[in-house]
Amino acid sequence: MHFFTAALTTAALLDAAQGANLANAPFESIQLTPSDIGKFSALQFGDLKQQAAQQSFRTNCRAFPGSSDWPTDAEWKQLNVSLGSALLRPIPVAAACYQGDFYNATTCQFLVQQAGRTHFWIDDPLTVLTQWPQGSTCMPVLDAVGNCTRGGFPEYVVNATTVKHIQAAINFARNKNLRLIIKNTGHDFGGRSMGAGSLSIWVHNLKSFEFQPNYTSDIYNGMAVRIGAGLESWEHFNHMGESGNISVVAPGGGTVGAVGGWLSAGGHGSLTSKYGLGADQALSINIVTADGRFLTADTKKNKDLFWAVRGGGPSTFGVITSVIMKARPAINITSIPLSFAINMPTPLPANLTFPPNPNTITTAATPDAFWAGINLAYRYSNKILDVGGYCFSYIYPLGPANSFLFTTSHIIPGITATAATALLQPLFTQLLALGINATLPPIPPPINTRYHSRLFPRQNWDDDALFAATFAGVRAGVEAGYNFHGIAYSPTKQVAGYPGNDSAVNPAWRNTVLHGSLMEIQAVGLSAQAAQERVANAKKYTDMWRAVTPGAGAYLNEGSPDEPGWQQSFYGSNYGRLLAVKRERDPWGVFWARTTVGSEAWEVRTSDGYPSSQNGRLCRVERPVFGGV
Ligand SMILES: Cc1cc2nc3c(=O)[nH]c(=O)nc-3n(C[C@H](O)[C@H](O)[C@H](O)COP(=O)(O)OP(=O)(O)OC[C@H]3O[C@@H](n4cnc5c(N)ncnc54)[C@H](O)[C@@H]3O)c2cc1C
Ligand SMILES: *[C@@H]1O[C@H](CO)[C@@H](O)[C@H](O)[C@H]1NC(C)=O
Ligand SMILES: *[C@@H]1O[C@H](CO)[C@@H](O)[C@H](O)[C@H]1NC(C)=O
Ligand SMILES: *[C@@H]1O[C@H](CO)[C@@H](O)[C@H](O)[C@H]1NC(C)=O
Ligand SMILES: *[C@@H]1O[C@H](CO)[C@@H](O)[C@H](O)[C@H]1NC(C)=O
Ligand SMILES: *[C@@H]1O[C@H](CO)[C@@H](O)[C@H](O)[C@H]1NC(C)=O
Ligand SMILES: *[C@@H]1O[C@H](CO)[C@@H](O)[C@H](O)[C@H]1NC(C)=O
Ligand SMILES: *[C@@H]1O[C@H](CO)[C@@H](O)[C@H](O)[C@H]1NC(C)=O
Ligand SMILES: *[C@@H]1O[C@H](CO)[C@@H](O)[C@H](O)[C@H]1NC(C)=O
Ligand SMILES: *[C@@H]1O[C@H](CO)[C@@H](O)[C@H](O)[C@H]1NC(C)=O
Ligand SMILES: CC(=O)N[C@H]1CO[C@H](CO)[C@@H](O)[C@@H]1O
Repeated sequence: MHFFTAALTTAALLDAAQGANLANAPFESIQLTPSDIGKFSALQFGDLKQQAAQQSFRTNCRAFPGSSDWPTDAEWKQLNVSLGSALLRPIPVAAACYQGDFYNATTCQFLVQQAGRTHFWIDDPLTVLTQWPQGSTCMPVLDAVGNCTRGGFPEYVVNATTVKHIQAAINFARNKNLRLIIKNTGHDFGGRSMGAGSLSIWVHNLKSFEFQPNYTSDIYNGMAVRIGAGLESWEHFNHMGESGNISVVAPGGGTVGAVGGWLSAGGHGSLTSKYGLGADQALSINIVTADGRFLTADTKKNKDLFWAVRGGGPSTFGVITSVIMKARPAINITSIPLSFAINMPTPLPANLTFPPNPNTITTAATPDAFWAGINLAYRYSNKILDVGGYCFSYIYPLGPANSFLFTTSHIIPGITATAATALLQPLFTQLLALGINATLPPIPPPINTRYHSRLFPRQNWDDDALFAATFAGVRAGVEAGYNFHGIAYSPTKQVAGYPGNDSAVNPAWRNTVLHGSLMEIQAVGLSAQAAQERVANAKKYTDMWRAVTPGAGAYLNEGSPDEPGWQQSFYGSNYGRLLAVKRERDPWGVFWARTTVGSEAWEVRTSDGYPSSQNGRLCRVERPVFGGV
């Protein structure tokens, strides 16, 4: 039982005062009580043992607005009362662009032209940054045609600011057979933070940060932080400075959540080759599980969960509320950019994620020199990884035939700028021999992209023929018109340390030297059939990548929800063990998101035709491949 009591808070405060521990986040002390349940029985906790004994009970579909089991208005109202008015039923903001009750040209203009330059989208309870999972409906566009429908957006949203809100939402969803989703920043590329007809737990406002310079537990002594599930990376960086300039592994994208989907699926950042993945930093995790209980998972308590949540996928085992992570002394980081092009048009096309300053781009003389330069740069990146560095790169097709641009940033922590320059000098010298002389990068716009991922292993770099075959596959994808996004890092088991080395992180990652993504940027308004054709076409190139990396994996967060054999690609040999934890901890299948553990037992039935759209009802599939949950 984890009911809120005065004794519990006092103990937590005492621990903090001794400087040996980190208290729970302030919002974690407010929990669901027997009195709340007494007033509204739909908030009853789940009974794992009883559920395990009742495996024959199977519902075919989750409730959906209009279905006979959808909660009544009175029940929604009562839920809102239990939540202290934190229940929202937001209208999609882009309704302002469509004829009807919510039409407002001024608002629409703001959404299309200004909102992307502000924090607006991140603070919206519905919006996710990748639009296609919505089912191509109610996009923020000027001169919109058709009607704005809710699409893949949830029906109701709990604006969670306490653990009690989360417990009530989970219990209500489980007891009422609702589809439940979790949304933090909405950065997920595969529609995992949205779902039609769902109740959403919005964790965005669970902001907290606490630094402990002398955290002591039986597995770790040293600097640590506890961060709340709503904290964004840029806020995290600010706190790191305020706390006396510490560094914690965090996402590179400033508005990505510093816990959420990032840590749950692994999570890389510029210190990953030095200290490991986001998941590798976790010492203790507070989480609300499918039965509605608030638990702490670490190396002593709820060990199965502690193992699974670190890398075993987002929105699968519970709602994480806060995490204690290792912190390190401040470290200087040198970033050395490089970019070169072939047949570069002026101006550069507008669809580049990180457009460099055109005046600083060197050009290669021939396509072969360009691609030889690409091979040199990527092969050289292992030297950066071996000193703890990270390389962040793109190869863009620019439109005209044989017109390409390569940009990268070599990000090297803990050595002087002089030493970093010296380390890279041989690469620049070799490039110069190819006639390529160097460049600079800055800020990403919101995009409607389908991502496809591969974690390329070190052995592909150690073998000349395999390396050549690998980059022939990369080149083919770019020549076919896709952006290539490569991030070189090396989160070995060794740098992961303990307890990072004993987690559900995709084993493929421990041997990775380059995370490659094929990025397919889609125009708003693309037809469902065209979207299907494009997904099928992209697969031709990722098939080439898979062919040269048998048994390797892919990164869920920057991969495709249509990844073939995703169980192996995203989880590797951990899949079976993760499925066992899922069945034990969530026998109801309360948590569901595409390509998460156990998700094969369910599918979204949509009539819009867009691959992996979330615009439909969630129902059981007839014959799940792995059994699922
Ligand atoms: C601009 C940009 C930059 C990026 N940079 C990086 C990077 O540097 N490194 C990197 O590794 N990845 C990066 N990513 C990918 C990023 O890791 C994923 O998009 C990730 O899913 C974001 O998690 P979120 O919690 O912020 O987003 P959301 O979309 O809100 O959530 C993502 C998933 O996590 C689940 N979830 C969210 N919060 C919780 C919670 N508290 N408990 C349980 N489940 C939860 C959601 O249900 C969903 O399934 C980037 C993405 C973008 C768009
Ligand atoms: C919940 O209650 C608050 C306060 O009465 C109200 O503003 C809000 O609209 C309610 N939410 C829903 C979904 O009705
Ligand atoms: C449209 O939105 C703007 C900005 O939010 C607001 O000032 C204006 O009153 C709205 N117009 C109408 C007709 O509702
Ligand atoms: C939009 O909604 C109206 C009113 O419900 C309906 O008559 C019309 O057919 C719809 N248009 C489209 C394109 O679906
Ligand atoms: C969510 O709750 C917080 C805290 O009460 C409040 O500041 C914020 O305005 C709410 N957001 C929405 C969209 O209602
Ligand atoms: C940190 O805590 C340990 C054990 O409680 C103690 O021995 C040590 O002196 C403390 N160090 C600092 C810097 O406070
Ligand atoms: C970072 O670099 C600056 C300038 O060279 C130097 O003064 C400072 O001591 C360095 N900090 C660390 C933590 O190495
Ligand atoms: C970017 O724009 C160019 C020129 O408009 C186009 O040819 C190219 O295919 C686009 N790239 C992607 C990945 O869509
Ligand atoms: C390379 O570019 C730099 C900066 O523009 C310039 O100073 C240098 O002379 C160039 N080197 C060669 C060999 O062209
Ligand atoms: C993890 O690291 C610890 C400490 O270095 C070591 O004792 C342990 O055997 C390692 N575990 C695994 C699974 O590699
Ligand atoms: C608390 C603290 O030491 N903050 C410092 C962190 O580093 C920045 C930049 O060097 C300083 O401006 C802060 O004073």
